[in-house]
Amino acid sequence: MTIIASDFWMRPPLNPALCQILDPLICGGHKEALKVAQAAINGGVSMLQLRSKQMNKGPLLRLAQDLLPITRRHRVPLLMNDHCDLAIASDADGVHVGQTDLPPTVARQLVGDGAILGLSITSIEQVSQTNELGCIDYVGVGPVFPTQTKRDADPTIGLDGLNEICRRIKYPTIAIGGISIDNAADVMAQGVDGIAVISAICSLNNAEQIELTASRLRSAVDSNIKPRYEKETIGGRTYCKLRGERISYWRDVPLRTDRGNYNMVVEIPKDTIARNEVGL
Ligand code: TZP
Ligand code: MG
Repeated sequence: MTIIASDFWMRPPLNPALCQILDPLICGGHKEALKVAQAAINGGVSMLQLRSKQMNKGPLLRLAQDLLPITRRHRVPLLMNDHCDLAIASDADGVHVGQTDLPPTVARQLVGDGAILGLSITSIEQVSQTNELGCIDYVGVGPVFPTQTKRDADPTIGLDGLNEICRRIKYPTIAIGGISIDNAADVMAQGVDGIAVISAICSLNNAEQIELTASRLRSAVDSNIKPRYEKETIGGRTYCKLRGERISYWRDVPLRTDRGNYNMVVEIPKDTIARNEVGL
């Protein structure tokens, strides 16, 4: 593949379909983590997050710096888990914070407007305050199923909890926790925009298996993704549905923007969604 210089320096956009969370220790070290990342991207991983609860910041920074040429070449964003300072120092494409990390508003100030900012949410109670934030790009939601990978994981939310959060949150959602090829389709059916995995990929020990697993997971995502907004006509009236729930009347108000043409949906009842554009 030819690398065009401008591509290397440009930050790739968020694509939440399949997020590989790279834990260098589970992978077997620095070199192995690079190989896992390359194979996972070859298989269809659409974003990569570097996460280590044990490693010191120096080695973690060096790994991020070595990952960046791989991820940029494939236009896959690289995010740093927890550490805004490492995201800035490595020139990573963004940062993912949890409920007990720096508040998202502070993280946004540190990493700047051009960076991708993700936030973990673990329960339905966190949805309304998250919807008010305005500074994040997506939410990680879970754990959906029990996981061995995160020792201090919150209680599982299950498929029903995931479904409810997806219907109420206004941001793109990435489900996490115990996700594998066996349950990926069921997870997608709840209305998420993508899935994140650690052990399903990091625990595999050869590139061929990693590539195959990533490509199976990606197919499960692509073939089960639900449209975020749909139209439904009942008794001559057209409604707008967000992930299966009727949220407003549909009014076609054409709007041209530099990101494309949209139809604007008006008359949105309060306490439903803040986003009022529907991509066509
Ligand atoms: N947050 C919620 S569950 C989890 C994180 C980081 C761990 C997911 O790991 P696995 O191996 O995909 O279950
Ligand atoms: Mg964290």
